[in-house]
Amino acid sequence: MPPHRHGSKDVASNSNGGGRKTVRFGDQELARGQGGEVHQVAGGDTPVLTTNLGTPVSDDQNSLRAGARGPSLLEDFHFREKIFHFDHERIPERVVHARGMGAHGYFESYDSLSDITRADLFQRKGEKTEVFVRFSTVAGNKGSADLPRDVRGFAVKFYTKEGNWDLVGNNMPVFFIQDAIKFPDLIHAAKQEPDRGFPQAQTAHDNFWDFISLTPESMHMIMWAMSDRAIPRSLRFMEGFGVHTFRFVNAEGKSTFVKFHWKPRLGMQSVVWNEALKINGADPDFHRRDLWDAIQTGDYPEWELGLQLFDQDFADKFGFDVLDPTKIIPEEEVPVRRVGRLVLDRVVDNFFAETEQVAFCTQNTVPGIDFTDDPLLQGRNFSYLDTQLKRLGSPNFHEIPVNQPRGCPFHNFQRDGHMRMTVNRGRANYQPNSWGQGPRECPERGFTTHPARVEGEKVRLRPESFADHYSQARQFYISQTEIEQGHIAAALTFELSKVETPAIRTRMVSHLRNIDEGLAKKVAQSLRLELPEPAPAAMPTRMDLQKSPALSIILNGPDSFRGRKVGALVSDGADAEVLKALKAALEKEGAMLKIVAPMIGGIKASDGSWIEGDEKIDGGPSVVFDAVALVLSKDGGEMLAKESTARDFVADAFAHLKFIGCSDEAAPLLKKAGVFEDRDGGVLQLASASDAEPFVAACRKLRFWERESKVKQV
Ligand code: HDD
Repeated sequence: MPPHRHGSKDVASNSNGGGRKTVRFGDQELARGQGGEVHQVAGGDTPVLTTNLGTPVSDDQNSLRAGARGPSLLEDFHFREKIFHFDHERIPERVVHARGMGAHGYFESYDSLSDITRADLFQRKGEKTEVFVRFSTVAGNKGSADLPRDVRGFAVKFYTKEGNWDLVGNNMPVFFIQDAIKFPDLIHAAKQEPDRGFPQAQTAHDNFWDFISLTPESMHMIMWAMSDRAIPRSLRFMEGFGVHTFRFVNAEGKSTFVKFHWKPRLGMQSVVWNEALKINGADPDFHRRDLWDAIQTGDYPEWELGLQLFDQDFADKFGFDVLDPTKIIPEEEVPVRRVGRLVLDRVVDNFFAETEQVAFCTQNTVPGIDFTDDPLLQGRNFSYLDTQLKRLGSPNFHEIPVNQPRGCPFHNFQRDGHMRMTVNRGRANYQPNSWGQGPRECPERGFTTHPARVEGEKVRLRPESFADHYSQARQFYISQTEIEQGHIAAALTFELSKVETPAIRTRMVSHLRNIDEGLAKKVAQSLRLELPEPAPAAMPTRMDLQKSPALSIILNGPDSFRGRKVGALVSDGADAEVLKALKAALEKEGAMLKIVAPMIGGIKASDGSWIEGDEKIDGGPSVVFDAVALVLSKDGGEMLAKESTARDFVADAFAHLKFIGCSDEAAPLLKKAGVFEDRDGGVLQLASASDAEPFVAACRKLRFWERESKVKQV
C-alpha cells in the first residue's frame, strides 16, 4: 500500500507550501493537511510555535526532505532540535521512592511554640507557610502500581521565612535498619532480583526475606510492613512520621527532643490484600487519582502535625535508646501534641517540573530545628544531597522553581556550574572582600548547631542500647485487634509462600517465635512448616511492655464516611428516588456517589430521567469503592445476573467486607454471585429513599469486619 503522501509533489507546489487548507472549528483556527490530519495554526490567542530560540516554525508535521519522497535533510534544524530534546526527556528515576505523587498546600500553626523552638514557622499563631508534599511507594519503579504492600514516603518541604525545611518521613514511625551503611543492602534486597529483573514493586521474593531473616533489627519494622499500614486505602487516610528523634532549640539555646507525627483528618483506612491485588489491575493510579480528584473537587486533604516532646531526663529513663530508629515512643507514654495543620489545596501544573524534580534533603533544616546522633539520620544527611546531583545533574538544582526558597531571599558566593540560572552581578565572588559587596554571616539569626557534647573512641560499633530487636515488635503485635493480627499473619504467609527457599521461610518463623508464639504458630501452620527453634536473640524479649492502642488502625477508626465513595451499580428502570436520596445522604456526609452503569452513556431511571454513568461496569469494579449499592429494576437484576463483571462486582464487595445496600430486585444477582445465602448485617436494605441515611450511617464503620471469618479460611 502506498504511504500517505503528505506534501506530495503536486501538494508541494500548492501556494501555502504544505498543501494545507485553513478551516474553522469552534473558536479555533485549524489547518487540514493533505493527508487529512487536522492541526491548530497560530492566530488570535494561539501563540506562534517556535524553536527553543524563538524562530517561528512554519510546518511541524513534515520534516525537510529532498523531494517529497526523498531522503531527510540534516539541515532541518527544527527537526533536529525537537528530536534531540525528546531523546533527553528522561532523568534517572529515584533509586528508591521512584513512584510518587506531589501537591502544593500550606501549613498553619495553631500556636506560638517560641518557648521550645526558634524555628520561624512555629513563632506565630495562625501563621501560614507554603509547602510541597510528595507521597511515594518505596520499592517499585516509576511506572509501577500504587498499591503494592510497601512503605509509603511522606515528604514535606516547608518554604519558611528562614529557609526550606524538609521533613522526609514515611507512613511508619520506624525503619528496617539502624545504621545508614546498611541502606544499599536493604534496597538491593528489596528491589527486583538483579539477575532476572523481577519481581517488580514487591518484597514477596527470596532476596528480600533472605536479607530480613538475617537482620534481626528489622523485626519491628517488619511488623509494621506486614500490617495494614502497608496497604493504605488512600494517601489521605494514612499517618506520617519523621521517624528519627530530632531537636528543637529555642532562642535561649535550650534543646528539647522531638518526634514528628502527621495525623490524617479523615482517619486511617486500609484495603484488604485481595482488594489491593485487584486495584493494581483495575487502576494502577488509584492513589494518585484519588489525591488529584480530592484536591480538584475542593475536598482538600488535611493532616495535623503532632509533636512528641521530651527532655534528656525522659530519654535517660525510657526503656529504649531514643537515637535508635527502629524504636517508637508510645503515644501513651509521651502524648502527641497537635500544633498545626497541613492542607493540600493545589495540584501541580506539571508533573515533571514539580513532582519529579522536587529534591528533598534531610539536611535541609532551619534555625531552631537540629539533628540528633541517630546513625541513620546522620547517613541520610549525606545521601540525599548526593542523590540529587545524580538525578538532576547539577549542583544548581536548588534553582529549579519547586526547590527554591520562597519565603526568603538567598545569597551566597557559590557560583557557576551546569545550568546556572542566576546572573550574579558585581566583582566580588568571595568574602571577605574590600569591595563592600555581597552578603555576610549573621550570628544572631544564623543556624547554630546545638553544642551537644561528643566523646568516645573512633569505633565501628553498634551500641548495646540498640540491641533489643524483638520487644517493640511484640508490643506492636499485641496492640493490634484480633482482625489486624490475622492480617499480619496472612501477610507474612503470603510473602513467605512466594519465597522459594524453605530455609528462608523457616529462618523467618524462628524470629517470629521471639515476637509472639501465637503468631509464629499461625504462620508456621499456614506454611505447613514445623515450628523451628527461636532465633538466637541478643536480648530476651520484654514481656512487660503494655499494649499501645494508638498503634491499631481499627481501634482508631474515624467513625465517618467522609471523603469516601459509594459505587452504585444501576440498570435501566433503577429507582430514581433511591438514587437521589443516596446522593443527598452521601453529600451530607461529605462523601460521593459514583454511578456504575452497564454502558457508559447511562441509564433511563424509573421516572424517565436519564442518569449518566461515571464508569462502565468493567471499568468500575467494586474494589475502587468504599461501599456499594445495587439499585436495579427487576429486569436489570436478572440481566446483570448473567453478566460476569456484575457478579464479580458483588462477590468482591462481599469478600472485601464492604457494606452493600440493595433491594429485592438484586436477589438474582446476589444469588449468582454466591452471596445470597450468606447475607449478614453488612448487607442492608436500600429499597426506598428513607433507607439511604441509615445505609450511609452503617458505612461509617468502613468495613463489616464480622464477615471476615466467614469469607477467609486459610
Ligand atoms: Fe530515604 C528518598 C524516606 C532512609 C536515601 N527517602 C526518600 C523519600 C522518602 C524517604 C519519603 C522520597 C523523597 C521524595 O519524595 O522525593 N528514607 C526515608 C525514611 C528513612 C529513609 C523515612 C528512614 C527513617 N533513605 C534512608 C537512608 C538512606 C536514604 C538510610 C541512605 C543512606 N532516600 C534516600 C535517597 C533518596 C531517598 C537515595 C532517593 C531519592 C531521593 O533520595 O531524593 O537519597
